[in-house]
Amino acid sequence: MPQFYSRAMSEMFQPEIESMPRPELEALQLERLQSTVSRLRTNVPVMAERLTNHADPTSLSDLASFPFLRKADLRDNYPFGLFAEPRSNLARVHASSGTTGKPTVVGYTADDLSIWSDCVARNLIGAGCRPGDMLHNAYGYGLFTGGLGLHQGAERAGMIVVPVSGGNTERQLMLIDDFAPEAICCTPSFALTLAERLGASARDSSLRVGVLGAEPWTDTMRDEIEERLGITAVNIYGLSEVIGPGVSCETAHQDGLVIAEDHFLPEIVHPETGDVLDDGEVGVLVLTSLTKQAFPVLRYWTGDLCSLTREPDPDGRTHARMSALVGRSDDMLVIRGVNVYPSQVEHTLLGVEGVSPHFQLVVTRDGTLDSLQVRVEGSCVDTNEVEAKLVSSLGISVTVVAEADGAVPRSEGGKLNRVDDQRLL
Ligand code: DLL
Repeated sequence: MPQFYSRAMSEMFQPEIESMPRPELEALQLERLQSTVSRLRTNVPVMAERLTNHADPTSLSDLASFPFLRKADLRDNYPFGLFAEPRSNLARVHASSGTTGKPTVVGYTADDLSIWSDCVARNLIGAGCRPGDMLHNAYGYGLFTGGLGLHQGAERAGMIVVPVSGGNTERQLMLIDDFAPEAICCTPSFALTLAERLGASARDSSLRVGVLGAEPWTDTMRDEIEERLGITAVNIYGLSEVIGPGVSCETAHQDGLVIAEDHFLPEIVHPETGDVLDDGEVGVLVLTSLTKQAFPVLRYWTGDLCSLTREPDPDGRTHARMSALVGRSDDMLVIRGVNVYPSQVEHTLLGVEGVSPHFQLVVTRDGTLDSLQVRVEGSCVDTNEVEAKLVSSLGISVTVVAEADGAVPRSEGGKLNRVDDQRLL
């Protein structure tokens, strides 16, 4: 039987920072916010112009008067127009694939990379990893921030990294078997692919902790991954525009994703009005970097929907915690006027006996009428039952098609796109 880390055990990598009293933390945030605004005014002409009519913040609540920065701003200033350091001071660039051809490019100084390593090391230690543990790192290496982000954080935490990257599932299975890593990081969909290929032997693997993220997943999917792989699976969140993985992560308590608030200031705002919402309310996560040198962001509109709590966690961490994402404000599908999130479909499907966690949404348009088809797997699935459940949770009619096992696209390590929106073609 695999050995579990106790869920009650969640150590801190930087306890003095992670459990800093909130008044002290907020004073530090204000000081850092002021220097970020000043850096943007001095070093980034585009931002200096935008901030002309804005006074320097004298309290954290002043942040709400500043304009949002959006993905389109990064695109408009491609590739390096928003960088706040000369090229010679950069240590690395990363990029995330854009929907319109050109990627979104971000840069790091050596200090930025070091802070990033600390953030990810906090995540790994909080998740239950320990110095000397081996990490099978199946996030993609390259321009994507997942591979190198987890890599350097694991090294900072004193772990042994297997930099396997994405793809080649068979080889990954062999390496897990031969090297016996204690921890794995990859997308949740890839964790399921691995569990599926390992079959009954999955629970006997050496793995105890999974640090999974970069794409949406639900608690039901987590239960399935934990059950099949015999691991504690925590949710890690981040985005390249803000730093990469390590913006926030659950601890072994699995009770909200702790944001590294000494480096990233979170706000939750109304998706349409942009007004700041209270803790507990769901809205768009907006992030301001507080220490980044090469690519500082002021009020970056992530498009990710979640809520915040500022209650301390069971170990005494004082930094704000965000809920798992409930969706994105912009990957929300509007089908016949109804807002549909893929995560809603997933949640419903996973509650039906016999339906595997693999599914795909296909949206088509005939004249002006949109149709939603949900492809699921499982030869003995009662499609009428699944349809009825989806109709009641989504509020629109759906056709469910049960396919043979393996017919729905799988993750081979990268992010999985569960939506085939043919209306866009
Ligand atoms: O996905 C960074 C990352 C790497 C996070 C490895 C976690 C682990 P991007 O490619 O820039 O960066 O994509 C960022 O992915 O705005 C979310 O919509 C989504 N995303 C990231 N983490 C999660 C998560 C990386 N835990 C975009 N749950 C974000 C749901 C996530 N969605």
